[in-house]
Amino acid sequence: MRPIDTRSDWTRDEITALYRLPLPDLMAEAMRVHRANFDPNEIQLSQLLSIKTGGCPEDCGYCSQSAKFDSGVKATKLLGLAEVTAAAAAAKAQGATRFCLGAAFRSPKDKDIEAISAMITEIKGMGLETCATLGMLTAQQAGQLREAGLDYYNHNLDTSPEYYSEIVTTRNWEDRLQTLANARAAGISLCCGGILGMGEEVSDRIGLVHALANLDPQPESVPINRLAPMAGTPLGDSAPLDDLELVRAIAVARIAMPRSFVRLSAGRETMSAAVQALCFLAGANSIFVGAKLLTAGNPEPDSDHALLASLGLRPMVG
Ligand code: SAM
Ligand code: DTB
Ligand code: SF4
Repeated sequence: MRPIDTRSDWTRDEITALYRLPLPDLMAEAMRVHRANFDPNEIQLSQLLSIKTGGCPEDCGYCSQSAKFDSGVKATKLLGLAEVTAAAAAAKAQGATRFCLGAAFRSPKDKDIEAISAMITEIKGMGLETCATLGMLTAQQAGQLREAGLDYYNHNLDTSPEYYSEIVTTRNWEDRLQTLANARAAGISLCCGGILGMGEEVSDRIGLVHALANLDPQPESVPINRLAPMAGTPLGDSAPLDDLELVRAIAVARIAMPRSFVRLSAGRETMSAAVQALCFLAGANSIFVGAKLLTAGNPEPDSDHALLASLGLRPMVG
């Protein structure tokens, strides 16, 4: 089938109309778009590694790694090169084709960029797709990471522009856009998505998808996280997001961003196989594998292999 073209001029009304479709119509359209652009039976496996955990000066209300909350997460130093490359090699051996380095920085120091660049060059050299999420980047730092072999930079918009300041006060929406622009200008593909289930309204979920879809060019990778409530954080007691709200948001993201990888990210540990299957039908085509995300849990590898096998889904090969 002919690929479906992307467009970055979605109106909020159009995204709202998609979101409000009867579920069968929404799913049919999401599947049509998905099949026109991807093999719907293939899932990319990504693995995450926290290379610098905790002690972050930002106050993102969902995050166990902020120094402002008493989450019990201990701050660590940046991991060494050997430990990181060993983890990447193990991930590759388990079938991951993408490896993402996460660091609890507001923004990395230049000496961090040097050390992380060496990690990226090694991981890229193993034939893995590389991604990093290190907080705010200057244009120069983005250029250095690109030079080292960074394929993607993860920097999420997290929620709608209106709700953003309810969740984070130590930076703003414009700061996020600036880092995304710096990464883009350096030639790095964008991994940009958000979190659902932070007490936002449906209109905020619509606002998030609208903002992501109208980035021009659209992010090549869109992680959709369901809040993993972390004890001690302001959002630690949040009620779980309704399963079908998650499915709807994924379907709308798939339709609005037809060529992007839509990644079913945090929160799978508390999702049934049936809900995950609906998310894959709605157009999600990547998951994080490995028993840990950054600090939060994730399904055990055996249970993920069994899930994919039971659905007849194949891991994407590199
Ligand atoms: N410090 C960097 C930053 O925020 O830009 C990178 C690391 S941060 C942990 C990466 C993303 O993970 C966040 O933007 C957020 O969308 C997601 N995330 C963090 N904690 C989460 C949680 N408890 N549940 C779901 N998603 C979460
Ligand atoms: C993203 O959007 N989801 C991943 C990745 N980017 C870095 C991280 C989810 C983190 C979940 C919370 C934790 O492990 O602490
Ligand atoms: Fe820091 Fe990132 Fe956590 Fe925010 S999400 S507190 S920036 S590690």
